[in-house]
Amino acid sequence: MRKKIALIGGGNIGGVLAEQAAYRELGDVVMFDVVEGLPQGKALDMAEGAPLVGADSKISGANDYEAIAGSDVVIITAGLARKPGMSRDDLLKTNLSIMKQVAEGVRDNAPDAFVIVISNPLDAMVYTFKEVSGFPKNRVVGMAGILDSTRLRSFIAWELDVSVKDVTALVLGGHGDTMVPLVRYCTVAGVPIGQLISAERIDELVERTKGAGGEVVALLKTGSAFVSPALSALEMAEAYLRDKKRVFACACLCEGEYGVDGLYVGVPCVMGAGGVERILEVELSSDERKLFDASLDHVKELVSQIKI
Ligand code: TXD
Repeated sequence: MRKKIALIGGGNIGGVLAEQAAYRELGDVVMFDVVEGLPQGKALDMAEGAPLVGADSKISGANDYEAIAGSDVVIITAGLARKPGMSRDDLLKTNLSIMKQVAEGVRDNAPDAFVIVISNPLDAMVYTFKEVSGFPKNRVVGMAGILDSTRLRSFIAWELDVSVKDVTALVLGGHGDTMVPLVRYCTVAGVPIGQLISAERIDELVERTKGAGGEVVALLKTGSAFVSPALSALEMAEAYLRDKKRVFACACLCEGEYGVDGLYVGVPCVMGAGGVERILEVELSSDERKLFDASLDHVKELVSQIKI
């Protein structure tokens, strides 16, 4: 019996999610969107291409929530994306009302699903989903740190002309300009990058990571990054579906961890069949702690604007 993956939002990221989830045979895929015909048309096109990749997953599109019944995983991209000049926070008001609607739809139709929220502003959206749905914290997680860490991995690999496979990186905190790339924990095959790249250049790579989302938005002009976010969320979905015990930076509900009580913020966690199985508390230097607290203050300010 194949697993079932529901994608709430059939736009740029939703389309890549559907294609990759189906073609990798992670499970049968149903794409939901409010635009009539959009999810159905995209799904039909992908399904017709399946013989060329030899994938037997079923792919379908829907405009009603009943279609997501029984989903094992739900990945949410519903909402507006940034345009040039916009911050992720500018999306709060619009995407908040969308997220409330989505949370009710998922709560009522897929009550046992593991939910990965992607919509921005991420830390506020995943908090909203949790509050409205009432799902347990291990089954509601935000996709952000894994993308930010992946972007930094790419920048380090390009800088040193080494394989991306051998680079690890860790970015914690809120998903925005105040994110906290933990340079001390970035390595190439276990070698701390401080032994391989100058401090000045590392600072430049860190700044590029913080602005990486905006860099793509400025180039695209009509929307934001969509392939790397989709691939990041699929790593999380696969870790859950195949009980892989992967360690990623994700937006998790902290209830005491890192001295945080009752907020979603990017921290390292172990992801497997139990969803967010546990949060790993890594040591932070005083400087890193200051940056983390500043990021946390930004998340608190954002969440304070939410009225559920
Ligand atoms: O790292 C991260 N978390 C971010 C997240 C990385 C990149 C993009 N980030 C955010 O994801 C972005 O700022 C947006 O808030 C979401 C989705 O980005 P995407 O690029 O996929 O946006 P699109 O292409 O506009 O798709 C959004 C879809 C679109 O088809 C709408 O019709 C649909 O959402 N939509 C809805 N679906 C279901 N229910 C409702 N109410 C709804 N409203 C709009």
